[in-house]
Amino acid sequence: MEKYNVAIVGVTGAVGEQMLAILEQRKFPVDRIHALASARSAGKKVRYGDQEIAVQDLADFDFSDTQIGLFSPGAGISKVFAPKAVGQGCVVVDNTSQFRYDEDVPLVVPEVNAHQVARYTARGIVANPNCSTIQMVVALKPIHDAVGITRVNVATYQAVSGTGKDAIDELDQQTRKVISGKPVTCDVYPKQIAFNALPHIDVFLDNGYTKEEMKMVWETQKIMEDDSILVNPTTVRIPVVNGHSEAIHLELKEPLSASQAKELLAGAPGIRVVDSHQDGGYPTAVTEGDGTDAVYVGRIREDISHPRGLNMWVVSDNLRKGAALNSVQIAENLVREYI
Ligand code: 3JN
Repeated sequence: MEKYNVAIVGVTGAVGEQMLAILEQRKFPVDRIHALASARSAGKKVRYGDQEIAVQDLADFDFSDTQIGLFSPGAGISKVFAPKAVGQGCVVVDNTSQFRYDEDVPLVVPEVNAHQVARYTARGIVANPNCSTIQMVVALKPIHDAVGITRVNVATYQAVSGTGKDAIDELDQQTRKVISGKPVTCDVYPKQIAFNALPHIDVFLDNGYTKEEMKMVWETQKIMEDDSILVNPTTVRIPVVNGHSEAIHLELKEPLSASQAKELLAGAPGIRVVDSHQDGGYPTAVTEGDGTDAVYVGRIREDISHPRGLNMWVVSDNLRKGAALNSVQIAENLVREYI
């Protein structure tokens, strides 16, 4: 089997760490791994299987002998270094918002629109969507194919790992302080995250939505290849370490019963249905999502207030399926079909 030199850009971040782990877990055909990050992290060690790899400074790295770059360094860094890597002959899978909305860059969730990977040739880049969008579109796809979705109302319950390691530390520190009756300090989030819920993810935009919310609108339409799907999101940060949850309320073109929806979802790629009408008969971030690969769907029920409405609860590991796993699946598709 052919093997590839793979660079991970942003390797010391929460997503970069998962990219390394998942390449190893899925036995991606790696020849050499290059662990890249900012000058500040250069010289640190990361683990790849039983190897210890030294982190190199991205600014000095030459991509000419690297076939695949998995990027998760932040949009500003990708803006500069993804085109540089492509210019040196590397194909980039980019997990930032930098290129997602460019018409000539495919935005891919393999269970939904794997055929779009073929369009990587235009810019040498395949974009990885936002975590909240990925788990939602995996669950929407079989329903949209069967009966058509006209509108999606969604509220997210997002884990702090989506912000990064500093946010995991902030939740940890604040939780200890609250429990011991001490005052908390807020550095990462504008208000206390421990024992709280913040209806604010990413920056506020002129229309009153946050950018995280608008990412869900723009990306859902692009990935589903249907600009007629209306998406009305509210994105909320909650004090969960890892694993995003979403309450999704769909308006459909044709009616679909809960049992029909359950059957469609159970047969769709990447989905595990956990839905029994009893205590604990639903997925949660901690018990199902964290550390696993599937998109879990539960609480599937007809909307009692709408003749063509369907409700569900969708849970997934935001660092894995929401980011690193999806990027590795795109890379697997690239090497299987194109490179
Ligand atoms: O907050 C989350 O749960 C997900 C965060 C994603 C994120 C955070 C900072 C910058 C992104 C993203 O992937 O959209 C970006 C960005 O690339 O814009």
